Amino acid sequence: MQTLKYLKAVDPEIYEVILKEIKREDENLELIASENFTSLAVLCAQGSVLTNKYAEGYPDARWYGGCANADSAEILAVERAKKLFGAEHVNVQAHSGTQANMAVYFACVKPQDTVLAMDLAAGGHLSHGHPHNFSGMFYNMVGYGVDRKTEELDYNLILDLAKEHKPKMILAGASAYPRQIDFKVFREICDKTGALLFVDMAHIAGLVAAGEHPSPVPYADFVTSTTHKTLRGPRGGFIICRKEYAKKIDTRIFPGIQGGPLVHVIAAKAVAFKEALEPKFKEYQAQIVKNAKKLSAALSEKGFRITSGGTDTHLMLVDLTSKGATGKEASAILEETNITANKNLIPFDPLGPAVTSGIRLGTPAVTTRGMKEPQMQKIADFIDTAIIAKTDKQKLKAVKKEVLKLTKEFPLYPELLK
Ligand code: DSN
Repeated sequence: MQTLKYLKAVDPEIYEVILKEIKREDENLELIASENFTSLAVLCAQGSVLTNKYAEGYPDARWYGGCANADSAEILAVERAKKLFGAEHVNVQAHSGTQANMAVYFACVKPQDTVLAMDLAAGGHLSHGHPHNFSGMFYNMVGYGVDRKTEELDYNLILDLAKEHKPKMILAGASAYPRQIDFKVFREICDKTGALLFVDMAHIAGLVAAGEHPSPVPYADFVTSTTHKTLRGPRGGFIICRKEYAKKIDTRIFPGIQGGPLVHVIAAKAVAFKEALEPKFKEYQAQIVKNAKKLSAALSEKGFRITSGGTDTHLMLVDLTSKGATGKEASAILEETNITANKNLIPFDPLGPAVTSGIRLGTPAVTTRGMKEPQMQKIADFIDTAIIAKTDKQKLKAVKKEVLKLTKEFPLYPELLK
């Protein structure tokens, strides 16, 4: 892109880093379920002069002058997000998903209050109660998991836990759960036990926007999300809530936990929301799910065990036990073949989080490149061959050659290198 030449002149070292990253993204099969590739339009907005502006406050109520354009960007982002998710109120200033979550906790629960959330070991997120995260430090977090046999959420168990612990708030949503989440049932559990319902839909926001996953918005008091996963926007967060909580949420973000909003990122979020409102986005999300189902079935045929027997979403958890590999080994082996994935605990994993029995695979990024079911079959072949080859460098080199052939057929960001 034109602007890269200015960077090259001023800072050749960082220019080199970015060039190498463009190449890495282009030449690797990105299967990390939480990653994606934004459009050039999103990149342009995020790399724009809006980064120069301080705009503490909210549209038409700023603490600085000169905010007319910042106001326009934020109003566009908010209105588009409201339309996309059928929301009463949206805050687009959260710098990240965790900040969005922090604002909800700070708005609704007091230190030491009980919050029921999905266990990290079962697929929850750090901000859902990790002992070294603010959530685990400030609140009495009680965890729920999945059923040992089905490896799916056990809603009766969640109800029992809610009755026993009487949480002020119940958090639904996960970072590593391959099945649809029944938000209506969560609402019923909350109504029966007097808890607020907070849904973190970061992973599935794109699927929700496109109707590929039931929406939490009609059921939840608060919904948070990131913008960069299935939603394919810039790295950032946002919060949806009912009108009655609007002021509380807005003041918890600013001045509660943040200062000046990142206006350039808000503009990029607006672009991503606009793209998500296009019919093409629906096709894209549908293809993500088709690709995930195909990849999961193809791996299953090769003898990998997919937890819960498959996926309804963009991701799957692959149990590597039958192949005699750990998640740590597998992600290192795959990296040698230019396939990027992350090690991940599987439900009731006998190995710890540093080693794990599984890997988490997601299809949002490869689907953005235009890959479909035939390519998922190839990716399953590559993964199987690589995991069996283990430390056989020659075999891994052969897989890498095939991966490079495939990535070349689906080029990424060719415009950036012009
Ligand atoms: N770290 C993200 C993930 O990989 O799921 C969640 O924020």
